Amino acid sequence: MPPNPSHPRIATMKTSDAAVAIARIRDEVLARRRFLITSHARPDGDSIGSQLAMAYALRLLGKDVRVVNRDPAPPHYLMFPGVSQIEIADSVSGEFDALFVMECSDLKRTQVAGLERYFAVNIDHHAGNTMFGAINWFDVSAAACGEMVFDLIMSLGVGLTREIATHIYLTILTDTGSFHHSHITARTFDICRRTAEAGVDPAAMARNVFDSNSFGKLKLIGALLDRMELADNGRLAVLQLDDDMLQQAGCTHHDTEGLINLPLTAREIKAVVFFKLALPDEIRVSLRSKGSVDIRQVAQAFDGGGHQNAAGFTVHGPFQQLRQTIIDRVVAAIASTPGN
Ligand SMILES: [Mn+2]
Repeated sequence: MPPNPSHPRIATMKTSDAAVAIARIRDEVLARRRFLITSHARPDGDSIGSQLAMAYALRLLGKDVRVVNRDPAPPHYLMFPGVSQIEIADSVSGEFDALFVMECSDLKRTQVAGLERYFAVNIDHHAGNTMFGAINWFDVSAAACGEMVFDLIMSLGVGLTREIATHIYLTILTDTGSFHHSHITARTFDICRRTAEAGVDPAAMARNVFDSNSFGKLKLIGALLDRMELADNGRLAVLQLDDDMLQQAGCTHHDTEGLINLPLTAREIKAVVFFKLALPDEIRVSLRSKGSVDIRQVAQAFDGGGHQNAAGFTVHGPFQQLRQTIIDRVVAAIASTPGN
């Protein structure tokens, strides 16, 4: 269930927790000079936007900033400011006074080695954060990590430049799936209003992010939906992708972003399982659901993580056997949801 903003106890707790965390982070930022910013491997719009909004804000304060990620940004993000300057590396060893880790429930999700030695500020909105930082700010009610970064940047007294506004809007646009998912609140729109005032053009942003498909991706969508299977009387859609399908469509793994959401546009479908067969015995599994169907618990059972409506994990072993076990668990999650 989305948080109820009218519930006074929850509202008060969240406000004071956030205010305390923001004040502590602001003090540390002002006292330190050299910053490293990172996020999870295979970055998405929220991780890219949160990192770059923070990077631009810190640079306005005269700080030295490097942004390092394990994997390059998907190509359709390259048009946004600063994305092409993100350094790609699997380890870091420089001198830094502080490390910002965006959107990671665990330091391992960065897949960047050498981060343990730094003073880490952990900013995240995923349930199950392991509180690995020297400062941990964790708010599951945020629609995107970028909502939290927005509040932090405002507390630093930095103006909302066009670059910062663009990246904050990017985090919200992508993490809410174009304003589709839960956790969207009045505050989400308030932040978006501020970014529009700062020069963001929402229609242009949507075109750049969502209307950037190649013909190959359209072919891939066709092949994927053609092979879609239904389970649980049509309440669960099962998608499956292998390297042959990618090659035949002339696509790379970047082109698979967002495809999992397509079956959810059918009214009857409550959840989607997407199997990506990467290596002979490695299967990447992404899960999506609607409303109160909680698929995060399924991902957690396989050592993964995410949110109630979007989660994922990786498994190793014989595919057919694992496939049925995973499907059974998602069907059970649908069945245990009140109203289903
Ligand atoms: Mn996010």
